[in-house]
Amino acid sequence: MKHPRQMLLCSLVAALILTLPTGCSHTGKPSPSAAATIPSVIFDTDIGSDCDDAGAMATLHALADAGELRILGVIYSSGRIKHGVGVCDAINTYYGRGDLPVGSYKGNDVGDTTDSYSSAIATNTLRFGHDLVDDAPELVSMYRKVLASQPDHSVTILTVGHPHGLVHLMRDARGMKMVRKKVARWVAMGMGGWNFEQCGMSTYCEKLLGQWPMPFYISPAGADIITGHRLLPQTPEANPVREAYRLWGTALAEGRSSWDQVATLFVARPELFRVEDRGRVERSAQGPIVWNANVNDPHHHLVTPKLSNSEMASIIEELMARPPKNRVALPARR
Ligand SMILES: [Ca+2]
Repeated sequence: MKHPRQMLLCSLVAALILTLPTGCSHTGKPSPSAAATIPSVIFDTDIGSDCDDAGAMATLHALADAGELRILGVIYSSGRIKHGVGVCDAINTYYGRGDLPVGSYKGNDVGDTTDSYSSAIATNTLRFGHDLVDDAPELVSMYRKVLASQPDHSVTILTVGHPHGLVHLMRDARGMKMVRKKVARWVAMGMGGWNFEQCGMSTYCEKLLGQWPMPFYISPAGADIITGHRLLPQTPEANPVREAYRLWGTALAEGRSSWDQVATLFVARPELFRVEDRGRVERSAQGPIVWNANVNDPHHHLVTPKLSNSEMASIIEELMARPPKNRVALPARR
């Protein structure tokens, strides 16, 4: 028999999972009535800096193909490498969703200055069949437009890069109104320094953590979940996700950490994760963000996988390499 405290915790976690906007059964498959209740997701990424963002986009599209979530749009958050927009559109196009809205950050104060694969993929429209290369509508206006079209309290914002776009959205009066009215939750890959503190983020972090008004789930796992080297190399060379891994160091041969895919998987399959609901995300004295279990913010939740690293890697690798359901055939190359 479980200790009463354990039972209470289990009940709380179960209640929390039941209230999440997902229609998946415990098997991870959508239930027959899931169509109206699956998560609707805006994906916000710093793609180009690391390849796990590309892996997360593949995971996102595969989950959408399986009816486990719905993609509303993609936001490219780095203002320092303009070609990230083109990578987002190339991946959307590969999965038959080339018409998905894409927005981009127009400032140059946040983002990695290293471009590992963006320019090579974004500028090769002949090979990947996309049409956006280095420009897309401004981030705040795109967030507002996509949110406005959705039912109240229905949208999951998933950030797998620097989430400064949410601060700009909150600074905008109409943007903040949309956040309060349309957003169900914010799921973020993060902890430590990179996404929340580095590459220009430090001036945004305090306001973001202090003023974000809706439920907030943070997912730090993924460093030891290695993917991209088992099944992804067998996908077509015209797969821009495969190309991102090929160009990012040794990722296609040896794999790469899966931080962004883990956060993405949580959105559709929360039953695979533990949800800690007592605690708060805060800045440590040294700067990086930490989970403080001694102080409670009812909006803040920590999510960690229930499964082993190898089990998580198998699930993610299979999703990343799954053939697109609605891929549009490209004209033969001369
Ligand atoms: Ca990222």
